[in-house]
Amino acid sequence: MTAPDRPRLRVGMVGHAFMGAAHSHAWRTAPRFFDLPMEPELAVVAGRHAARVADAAGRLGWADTETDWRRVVERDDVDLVDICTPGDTHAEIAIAALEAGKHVLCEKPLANTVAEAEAMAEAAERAAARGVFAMVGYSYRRVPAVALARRLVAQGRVGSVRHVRVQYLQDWLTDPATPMSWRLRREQAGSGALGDIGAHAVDLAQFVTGERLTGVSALTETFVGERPLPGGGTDRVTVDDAVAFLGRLDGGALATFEATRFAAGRRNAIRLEVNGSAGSLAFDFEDMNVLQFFDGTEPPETAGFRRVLVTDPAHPYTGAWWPPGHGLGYDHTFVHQVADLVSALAAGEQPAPSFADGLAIQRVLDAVERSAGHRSIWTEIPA
Ligand code: SOE
Repeated sequence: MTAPDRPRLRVGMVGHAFMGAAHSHAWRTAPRFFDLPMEPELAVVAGRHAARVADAAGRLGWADTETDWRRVVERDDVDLVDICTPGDTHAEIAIAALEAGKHVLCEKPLANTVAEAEAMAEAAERAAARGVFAMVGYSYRRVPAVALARRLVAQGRVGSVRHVRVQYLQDWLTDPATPMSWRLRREQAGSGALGDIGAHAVDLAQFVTGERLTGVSALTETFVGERPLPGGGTDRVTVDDAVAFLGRLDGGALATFEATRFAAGRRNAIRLEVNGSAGSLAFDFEDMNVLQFFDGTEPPETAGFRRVLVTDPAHPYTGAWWPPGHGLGYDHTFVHQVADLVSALAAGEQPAPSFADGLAIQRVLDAVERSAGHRSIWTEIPA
């Protein structure tokens, strides 16, 4: 059965590794579970190596291939460019796509520097005036339990926010024998754990509380400075392995963050806790269908953290999937991201998070690096 008669959204994706696979799954799956106003089409995928991108197209379901991203931007059978490449190419591709009148979905972090992020945000603002929109892909805000946490904070269920603490713990670099990769080179990745996973932690804290960081005080560390090259020899690691920082939110709350690739045994652990004047919320990605809620207004004899199973149709996103209790996974967050993006584009509205939101996060990352670099006590973040 062909898709119901609705406008097409022809997608051109640049990059086809981990994020390319997650995005391809999302473009294919979203219209099957969400009643979308436009039908995404996987028109073309671009990669530098012809044989590899042809293999990716077959595996991931793309109709055509290109070996130069500029062709994707030029093609008149592409309505949206989806950027799934390392951060050093985000600005060039996104700005070219927006100026060519294509919508853009760009993976996080928005860019490798504030200057690049500012140029992207300016290009996005110009394009929005022409009805062309851009989104940056902070997917964890589309975990139903995280979206519920934001809803409860906005409803005042925890009162005034006093504390936010976010940890993003991975351990894939714990072994010094783990070889060099693009994520360990500043010129490609922009930073290490900070931009790769610390950016998610910053977005989660700001998304759930609805508040913005106004200043930070930070420490970074590179535990292993040299790593083996796949073909022999070694190369210098030029990014952080781990970061810890304090922050203040514009509502007055104190925030603490950790992001590391050396938390042995923690494969991809994300923990968030919000403490307010009337209660608390706690989330653990390793138990991602659950939100812990402490209602401080309950009488002491029954007060305590409640384990809310976030699988009911009343919860964000879950009604599109399975009956209560069946649960969702990491991949569903990318499907939710596509569903929200397509709905916003069809309504002629700015999708969230915008490039301006991505720029705000880039400014936090930059302040963290400046604070850590100068051992300064405090680093202001420009409004
Ligand atoms: C880091 O290894 C990484 O792939 C991040 O880049 C992704 O954003 C995160 O979702 C999973 O871990």
